[in-house]
Amino acid sequence: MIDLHYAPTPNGWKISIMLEELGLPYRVIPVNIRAGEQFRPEFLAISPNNRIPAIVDHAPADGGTPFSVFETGAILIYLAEKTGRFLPTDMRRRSRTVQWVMWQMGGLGPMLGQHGHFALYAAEKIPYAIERYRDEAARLYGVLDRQLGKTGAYVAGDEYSVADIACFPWTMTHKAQGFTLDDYPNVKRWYAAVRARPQVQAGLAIGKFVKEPFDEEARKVMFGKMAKEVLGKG
Ligand SMILES: N[C@@H](CCC(=O)N[C@@H](CS)C(=O)NCC(=O)O)C(=O)O
Repeated sequence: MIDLHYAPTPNGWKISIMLEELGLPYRVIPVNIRAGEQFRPEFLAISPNNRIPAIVDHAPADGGTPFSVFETGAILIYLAEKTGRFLPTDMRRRSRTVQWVMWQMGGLGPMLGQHGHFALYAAEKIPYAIERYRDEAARLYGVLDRQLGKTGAYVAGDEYSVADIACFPWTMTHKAQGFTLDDYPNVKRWYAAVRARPQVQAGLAIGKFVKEPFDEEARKVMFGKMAKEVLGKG
């Protein structure tokens, strides 16, 4: 059994989709990140970066004690290695897949996250920040579009992989963030294909329950104030 510590966000969906794709038994443990549950000591023990999602595998491959994993890229690779699925084993295809997972983790996710923060959530609208991250997000959509034009199928090649599962949930934010996939025809084609997968639909349906209103309290919790109070300045 795998415990999934989770909220329904792009990073959370990566792992609910992966678990649905794998058909592994799992139990969802909601973490209400708008109410500060990511700072609870028991959650920090498995996710020291106070971010969801994280997993605890109660039947790890080495037969040892329960094993926890945080950071979605690491979780996707862990689950792929556990099951032998969605991560090719030959050197070139494996490396290409990992490269695109890293690209998502270091680029697409954080930049769309920052664009969403400044354009949609921040109380103060700062034109420089909005433009900076909008340009960067547009550049990254362009990179993804060219890559999908090259493969003609999925992000890392002709097979659906953890690279697709990493990228897809963040591209779901495109409309809210003011992008249209008409500008990125290869992304548009890929997006429709991934979204149509029943396992993706099932992963997206997990835990719509934990959404709280995004009010002043949630802002304080999520935009640094609570981290300073609970964790100190580092
Ligand atoms: N790099 C991390 C990012 C995780 C992340 O940013 N999670 C967000 C939700 S999408 C979160 O937990 N936010 C809580 C907070 O900001 O306090 C990963 O890929 O796991």
